[in-house]
Amino acid sequence: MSNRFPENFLFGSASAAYQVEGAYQEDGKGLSIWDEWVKLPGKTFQGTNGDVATDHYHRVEEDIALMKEMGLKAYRFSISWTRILPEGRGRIERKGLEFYHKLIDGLLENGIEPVVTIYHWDLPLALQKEYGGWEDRKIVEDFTAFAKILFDEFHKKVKYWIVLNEPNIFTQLGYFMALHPPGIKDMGMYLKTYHHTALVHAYVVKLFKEKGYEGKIGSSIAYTPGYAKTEDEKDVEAQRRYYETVNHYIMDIYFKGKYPSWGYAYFNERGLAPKILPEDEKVLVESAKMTDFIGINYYQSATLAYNGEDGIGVSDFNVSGEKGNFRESGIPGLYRQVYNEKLKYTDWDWAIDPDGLRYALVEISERFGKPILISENGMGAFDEVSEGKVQDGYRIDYIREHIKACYDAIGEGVDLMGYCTWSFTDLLSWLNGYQKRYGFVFVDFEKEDLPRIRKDSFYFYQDVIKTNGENC
Ligand code: BGP
Repeated sequence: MSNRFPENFLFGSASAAYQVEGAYQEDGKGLSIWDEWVKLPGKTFQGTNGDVATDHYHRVEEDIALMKEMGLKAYRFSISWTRILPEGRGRIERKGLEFYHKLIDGLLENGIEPVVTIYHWDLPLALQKEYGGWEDRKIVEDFTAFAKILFDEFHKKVKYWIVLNEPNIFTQLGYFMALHPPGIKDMGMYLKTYHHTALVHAYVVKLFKEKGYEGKIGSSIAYTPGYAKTEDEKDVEAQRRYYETVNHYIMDIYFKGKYPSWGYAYFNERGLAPKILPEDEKVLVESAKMTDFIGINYYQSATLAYNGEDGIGVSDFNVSGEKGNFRESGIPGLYRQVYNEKLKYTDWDWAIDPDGLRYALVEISERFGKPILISENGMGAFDEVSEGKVQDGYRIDYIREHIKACYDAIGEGVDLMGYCTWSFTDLLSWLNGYQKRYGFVFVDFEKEDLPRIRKDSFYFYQDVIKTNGENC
């Protein structure tokens, strides 16, 4: 591959506070909704939780040393809201801020660009209990106050900010599929909470720009491009409906400031659409313009087929890693997601589709005309240590093909800022426990001192970065 990646391209890797930090009650940290959820019977795979996780909180120097050895250009991580504001608002815990100063300083000293996610799902439990968290517009004020504390504290050191991680996923899983806290199944509530996330994004971006902090700001959406299963008109229509009620619906409100008309009307006719106040429209449109980049988390594509009014609804997904448990899932009257025989699948039945990444990048770039940051991409697998090595050739193949897709997309005119894999070390998977691994660094969760072992993919990515994408 000749070199098409710009000199300042951010070859990075990502994590999230709850999935790595551990130390869930240390140094004054308050509880989040996840601290509570994981203790309820049957909510996570074999009851796994993030009480200790990879113990990153205590091993931050060691983890940064590994990042430096790899040559990472960027490290994306999230800030735990309740380390800073244990009750969600009000009293600030300095020790929480100090931890993130230590992390950020360590990264900068080693030439690694910090990319900060303000919110990666660990809402303060106090706010959930007080007013239902995302269910109430009050979240806008509390979130904006939290974001302002972070901007004031870190703006001289941090140039890249991601307001929200996958708002489409945490609202869908929390309010429509009842798989994440608070465990509700109500489509109207899902769409309402999603609207509140868009408002949060908008007000935080506005604040950032109006106060004149330097740096770039965006949010990261989980984006799953969709194909029609066949050329049959009904399948093509299912694909169109998927775009109107899923992809354009989740993206447009963030990056255009408006919902797509067919999609919004569809929900509205059924009494499910969120209420849009006149002041919402203004701030959403304004801040969509001010948003510097679009963060994309890409794992797989979807293949769509006709689903009648009496068709299938949503199904739970594979959390065990027993391959071959793909189940069709859909919304009656809109679409159904089907198995794609042309693609390979992971052990958790996620379609492996690097071409889908290229399509996604091109379609997003054409629709919104903004720079894109791939804030997550990676392969969950069962890894094994044998004679001190982890031979994860399957992950190398996955990442290589997806980097090539980035290369091709840049060739097609996409303004791509960077590519962050999920994840740097192995970490907790929200619903799949510790056995679903994504890292370049294996963490032996069986041993008390949680040893770190470099996988083969570590050396592969090291070489990719060293040659700025040429050796891929
Ligand atoms: C994204 C989340 C990450 C991470 C990743 C892998 O949706 O932003 O936090 O968990 O998916 O997903 P999983 O752990 O379910 O395999």
